[in-house]
Amino acid sequence: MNQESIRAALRALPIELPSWGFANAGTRFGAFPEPGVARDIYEKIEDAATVHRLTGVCPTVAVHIPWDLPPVGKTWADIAEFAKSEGVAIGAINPNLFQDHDYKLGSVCNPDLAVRKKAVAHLKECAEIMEVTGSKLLSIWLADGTNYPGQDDIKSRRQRLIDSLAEGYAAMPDDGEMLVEYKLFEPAFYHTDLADWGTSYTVCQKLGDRAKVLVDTGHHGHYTNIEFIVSTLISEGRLGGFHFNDRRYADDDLIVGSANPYALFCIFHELINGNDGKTAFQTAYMLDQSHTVEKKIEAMVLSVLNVQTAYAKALLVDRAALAEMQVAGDVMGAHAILRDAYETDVRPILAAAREEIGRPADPLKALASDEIVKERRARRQVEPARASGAGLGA
Ligand code: RM4
Ligand code: MN
Ligand code: MN
Repeated sequence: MNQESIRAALRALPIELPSWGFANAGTRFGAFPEPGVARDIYEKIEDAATVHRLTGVCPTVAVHIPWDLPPVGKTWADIAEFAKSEGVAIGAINPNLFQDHDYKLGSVCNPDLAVRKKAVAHLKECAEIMEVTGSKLLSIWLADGTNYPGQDDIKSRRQRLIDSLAEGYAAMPDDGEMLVEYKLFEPAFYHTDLADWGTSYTVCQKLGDRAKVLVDTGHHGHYTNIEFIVSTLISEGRLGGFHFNDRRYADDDLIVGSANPYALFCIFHELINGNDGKTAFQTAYMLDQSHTVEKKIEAMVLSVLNVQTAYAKALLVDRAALAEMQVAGDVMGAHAILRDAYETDVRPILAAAREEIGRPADPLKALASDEIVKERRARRQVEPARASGAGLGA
């Protein structure tokens, strides 16, 4: 692929930012506040808009309900309007079905019908927010599962899961999609109701065509070949999107591409392969990270650059030559083609792709001296927030 097409392809891949990645977060051992950090939905949107201003590829911001709520007297329509004024839009709506004490034994799979009803009502509330904000995605992650054999009936839980999600599905706008995320373990340690892509996939089949699987890159067992899952889901028409992040041990939620950039490159190779062999399959590319010691806006910018780096390298793969090597059974030759692309320094391509649309060649450098960000960080340390907005571990 020529350089001009690569630059165009990079600009045509929108990356959605998570509101919660801009707020103070921590581990279960503690949280260390960052001075001037975003404290409410307005400030999170401002910071997401900064990343978009610097990179040109992050037009939407995902929200988590009720971590993100309009203040008293304001509505989601007002928030959507504010986002627009900042140059971004509201992206995926993420219900929170894991923090209320009622959810101790699960949300949509809970043995108690009253709790399931509460969870379904929350799904419907989120479907309503989609309507008001114009969001097209209802992104589900559940903490549901059990810690001990016999704790609950696994078979019954699956039926509760399907019945409850079906109600949420029906409540979505006609053009809305439900993304069904899976995670191997945590917080449950014996079984998880949506533990892997196969479980999510079969649940999506029961729900309808607009239910698709969300792949969070940090939610697998070690050594899982994620690109193989991606390829399979594309073939089956059920890849709904990504939550990008990186990990070494469990659900670490570190900056994507910081631990295993090669795996990210291989994922993008399959995303191109599963599409037209030219550009990546169109799906919801989202970041899902929790920044505990790193500066949040900086971490987000670097994450975007790392995703673009992996994509640019995958775009460089000589697919015609690769196909020839594969047919000829030339194992080392085929592998070398991928390695060649992966070893290429794509930083000049990324810089040119940005400069062509008036964005800085080096967004991290530009961020370090950004006057708007400096002013905001200073102001937030003296002025009260405009809304409440607790996040995970905040
Ligand atoms: C989960 C999962 C979800 C995210 C929550 C906070 O592990 O990745 O996507 O919303 O964490
Ligand atoms: Mn996730
Ligand atoms: Mn996670």
